[in-house]
Amino acid sequence: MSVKVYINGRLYDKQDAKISVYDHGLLYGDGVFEGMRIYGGKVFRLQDHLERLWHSAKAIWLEMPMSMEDLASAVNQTVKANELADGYVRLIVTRGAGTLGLDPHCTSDPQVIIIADLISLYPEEFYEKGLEIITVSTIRNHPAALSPRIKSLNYLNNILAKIEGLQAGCVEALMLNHRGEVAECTGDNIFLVSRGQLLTPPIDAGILEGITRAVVIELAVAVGITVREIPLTKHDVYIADECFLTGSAAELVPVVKVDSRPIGDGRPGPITQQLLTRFHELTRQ
Ligand code: PXG
Repeated sequence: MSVKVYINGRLYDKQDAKISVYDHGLLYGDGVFEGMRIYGGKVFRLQDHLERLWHSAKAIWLEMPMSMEDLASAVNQTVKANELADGYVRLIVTRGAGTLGLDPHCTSDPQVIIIADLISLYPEEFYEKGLEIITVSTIRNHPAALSPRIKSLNYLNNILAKIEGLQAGCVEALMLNHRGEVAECTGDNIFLVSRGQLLTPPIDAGILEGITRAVVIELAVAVGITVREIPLTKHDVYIADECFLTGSAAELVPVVKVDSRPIGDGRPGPITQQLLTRFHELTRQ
């Protein structure tokens, strides 16, 4: 069965799912998106993703062409049409086709695209043995230039960091912010465990407000772990007892080496494992 892709109210076979080359999403990265997980046939935290999408759209003056309820139904319809029990949803809203010029007022018809497909996961051994990451020279977008809170179609900042990481043999890369503090990875938020407490950079460190980040904070609080959202430096990472990343695609993945330094004893730690178990219970129940 061919993958069915939703565009503006209709489902198309994958090979027929097309939009204009004049779309400002393509010409300028002018649009917003969400990446969500499907567990047991249901989109995980759909409402939270839709709210973030609405906030991203508002921040770039993009008027959403449909209501949140209708978009939720469209997402569920697309997941159902593709008969996916577990998978991934990419929800995209572009500015629409316009003239060859920046002016967003010269565009019409924002395109709402929903792709539901299988997700390519990190190999299982990454979850058992943990990842090695490095800090890259590409800093996260300065919030005064383009807020990292906007999940926009312009992902070059993250892609350039990802390339640096890959060239060093790492599948994820740690990005610092304009102040030199720890921000996040290219597609994941970062957490540390230090003296039994869970530490993670605050939103104003210039990061995406990850949905998985929020879920992990909830899970930690529920089991009595103190969570602190505080500015962190590379030094804090190097001396942490444990480190892990969170994201819709990665879920919760342990990090055991940063910039060639082992974190803790160089193996996934007990709090990371406890939270990973809780996360699996929540998503695979
Ligand atoms: N930071 C950044 C920069 C991200 O892009 C996260 C953190 C984690 O957020 P969530 O809400 O997912 O917990 C992201 C998310 C993909 C893909 O296809 C990327 C993300 C999520 C899912 C898929 O590359 N990034």
